[in-house]
Amino acid sequence: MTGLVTAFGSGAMTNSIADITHDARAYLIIGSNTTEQHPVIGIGIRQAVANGAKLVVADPRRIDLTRIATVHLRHRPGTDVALLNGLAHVILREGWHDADFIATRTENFEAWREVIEKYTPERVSEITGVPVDALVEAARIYATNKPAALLYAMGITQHTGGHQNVLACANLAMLTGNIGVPGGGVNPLRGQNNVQGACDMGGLPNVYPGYQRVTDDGARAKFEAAWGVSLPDNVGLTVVEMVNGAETGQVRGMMIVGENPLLSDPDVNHARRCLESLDFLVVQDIFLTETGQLADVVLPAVSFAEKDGTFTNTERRVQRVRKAINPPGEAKPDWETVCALAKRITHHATRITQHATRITQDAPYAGWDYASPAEIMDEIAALTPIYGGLSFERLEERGIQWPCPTPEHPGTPILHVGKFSRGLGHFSPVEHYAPAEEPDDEYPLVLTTGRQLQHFHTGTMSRRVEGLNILLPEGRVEVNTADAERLGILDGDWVHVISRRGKVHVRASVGDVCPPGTVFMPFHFAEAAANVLTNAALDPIAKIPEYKVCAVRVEKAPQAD
Ligand SMILES: Nc1nc2c(c(=O)[nH]1)N[C@H]1C(S)=C(S)[C@@H](COP(=O)(O)OP(=O)(O)OC[C@H]3O[C@@H](n4cnc5c(=O)[nH]c(N)nc54)[C@H](O)[C@@H]3O)O[C@H]1N2
Ligand SMILES: Nc1nc2c(c(=O)[nH]1)N[C@H]1C(S)=C(S)[C@@H](COP(=O)(O)OP(=O)(O)OC[C@H]3O[C@@H](n4cnc5c(=O)[nH]c(N)nc54)[C@H](O)[C@@H]3O)O[C@H]1N2
Ligand SMILES: [Mo]
Repeated sequence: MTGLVTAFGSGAMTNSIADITHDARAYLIIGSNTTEQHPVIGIGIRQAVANGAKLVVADPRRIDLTRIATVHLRHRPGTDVALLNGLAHVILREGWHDADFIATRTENFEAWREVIEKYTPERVSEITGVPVDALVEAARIYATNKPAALLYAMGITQHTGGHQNVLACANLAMLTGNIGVPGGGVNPLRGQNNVQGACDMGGLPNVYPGYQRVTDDGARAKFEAAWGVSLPDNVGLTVVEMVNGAETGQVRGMMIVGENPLLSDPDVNHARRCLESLDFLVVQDIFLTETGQLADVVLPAVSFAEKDGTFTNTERRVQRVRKAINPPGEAKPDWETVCALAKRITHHATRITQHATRITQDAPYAGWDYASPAEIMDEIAALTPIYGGLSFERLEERGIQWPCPTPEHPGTPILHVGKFSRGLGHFSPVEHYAPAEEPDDEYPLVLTTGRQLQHFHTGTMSRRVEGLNILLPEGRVEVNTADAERLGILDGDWVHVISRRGKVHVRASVGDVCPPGTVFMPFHFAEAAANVLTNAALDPIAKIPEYKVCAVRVEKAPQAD
């Protein structure tokens, strides 16, 4: 599940799982460990490759997918813009671009082309470490096998240049005319089961449900009339900004629903100090997490299997979730707890201030009185055009992909067919810039972080599963054999991984998964918490932290610490 506000990931898949796994003749998978992190899609890709589709994987690490890749672009972490611009350069130079699509469906091509001219294969090879031949071969595969699907995930977004990386992916798909066709598109694979739904419902600081902007007077007036309240017109804070706000005093109280930031936030030692300085902290979770232990009040929630509702998956498909088992103790579905809290706050406010008389009972959705999640869906449909045609009755039979504006509308498997939702697709010139922290003499290695197949995030759920603990009992730092030799480290040895922000005691896994100069750690393990080390620098636009690059050093350590 996702928290009240999430800054992780952006956008939505333009295409569907079925068409990208059946119709694509080539793939460019960049910064996505698809078979481990999105196994359903990963299996589809595997089958497609077995049936002859070509696969380009761009990832600094030798992941499972690179074993079946036609070409593996093993670039340095944090050099994605240079790599993607380099691919575009080769495509233009060789005339593999789709001139017709560019002329009829896009704008700003010439201005963008000027920037791309500078990314010659030789220069790109120098920045990224990718051989020129591999770059040219990858460009040929992606551009000349149509349709080609581009897939990306956190390896692209979790950088101070994350939004630039995303724009560079979109540029490449437009250049080759791979938008609005089955088997093509730009497909950010969303992470949690319902992170797409949380964003769709306005779990972001700048939008109401359905991406209707809080700064749009018309949209705000609509929600004010429906809810019988006056609403602020300013954009709120993102997750990391909220945590920082606790330290500066801008935020005094916080309610955290379904998130465990004491393990998942960047630079967790700092995050802990921030949360500790709050006047009041409420945590609503299904387990007593590290973050819950810091809370003034813990509200017990129920898991997915214990409640009714919907999840919206990575392909924008809204699907019913049905209660299978009864919840333990006093645990309640999140919506019930939120409504009960809201009613008490509203009641309290009405008693103590005149202000609250603005809450008018003739507004259709003013009461927080829902008999069931189905009623909440009716409110969503009434106020959210992209969900306008949805109801539990329709969802009973099968999931439906938004936009679905009316009850008769079948849903939308592919976005931007024939026309972009904004009109013309815009080529956005983007330039390579270095990550916020680069290796130096004191911290000579790049640390990149992420996930492993067997565990989920901070392990609150997966580390309670005996079988998974047998399969992957501990986290290790992956070190390249050449680096390990230089450091005198053998596979399984205990080491210290040290950054400017902290130190972690962990065992090393020595091999060639990581390239020389780069090490990798999963963030699943509290006893070897990767986020003690990570850098909280943010992308200036998307406000996503740079989880994928920071500078560290590795030292041999005694077993006992
Ligand atoms: N088993 C399992 N599945 C999960 C999750 C889980 O915890 N466990 N979490 C879910 C969630 S919320 C999410 S967001 C997704 C995340 O899914 P992914 O984004 O696929 O997973 P990550 O391990 O974060 O990183 C993906 C890849 O990025 C590569 N990488 C590192 N640095 C760079 C770089 O600079 N550039 C590029 N191009 N690649 C880089 C890593 O080597 C890694 O292979 O997974 C979801 N699925
Ligand atoms: N170093 C590093 N850090 C990262 C990342 C990385 O790649 N590297 N990735 C980032 C990304 S993409 C993500 S998504 C975050 C994930 O970070 P978090 O969301 O903080 O991690 P989870 O462990 O998934 O926490 C979810 C919590 O929700 C609880 N929960 C489960 N179901 C329910 C429910 O129905 N209701 C309620 N109320 N609670 C529930 C679980 O018990 C758990 O405590 O981590 C981020 N942090
Ligand atoms: Mo995520």
